[in-house]
Amino acid sequence: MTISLIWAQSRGGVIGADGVIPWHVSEDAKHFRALTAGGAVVMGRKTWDSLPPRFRPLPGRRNIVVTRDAVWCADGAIRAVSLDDALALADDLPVWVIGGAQIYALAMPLADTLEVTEIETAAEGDAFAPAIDDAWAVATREPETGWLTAGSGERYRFIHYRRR
Ligand code: NAP
Ligand code: VY7
Repeated sequence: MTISLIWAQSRGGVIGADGVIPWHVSEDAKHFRALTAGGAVVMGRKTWDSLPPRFRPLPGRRNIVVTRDAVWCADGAIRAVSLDDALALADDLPVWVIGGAQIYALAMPLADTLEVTEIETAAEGDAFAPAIDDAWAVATREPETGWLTAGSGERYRFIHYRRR
């Protein structure tokens, strides 16, 4: 089973503010949807809550939600009591850990790859990406140099990391 973490962050490592993502870059949402298609998406309960109801469950993926609440349930979601439980519930599907900060921190030691979108925004927030230490090497970048520009004006780039 491969375990990948996927997130989008600001320059300062912000991933969320007041329970939502504080920017809209549709090119990143499209990248996220394409990479996670057909896999299991593992998320914290707060990230499930952050999805607009019309996008829950994320279509075409097994939606696994980690919560300590023994009676939590939602249509289209599978409840997991721990990250290990979530991984077991993924069976042999590729695992995409899709957030938020608490779940990334738990999953980082188990991850094989990281898919990070850097967004050149100064947005402030209260949820942060995990630190990427020197156990990780950049495998590929898109673009190889510089930035892409979103229709909404933000500059962004995709960075794929693998373990050294
Ligand atoms: P989170 O990681 O999504 O969810 C936290 C919840 O997960 C906890 O409240 C608890 O649920 C459950 N949990 C945590 N540790 C657990 C454990 N060891 N065992 C069982 N359950 C556990 O919340 P967050 O860190 O606040 O992140 C949410 C923020 O991240 C939002 O702003 C969201 O928009 C943002 N986000 C950004 C991106 C991005 O790519 N930019 C992606 C995803 C999310 P219960 O309280 O129900 O017990
Ligand atoms: C989370 C949404 C949030 C608000 C509105 C629409 C990277 C992202 C995430 C999580 C971007 C989100 C959405 C976008 C995805 C659509 C459904 C609607 C789909 C992450 N790099 N980017 N994220 N949706 N973990 N990593 O925008 O979702 O996939 O079907």
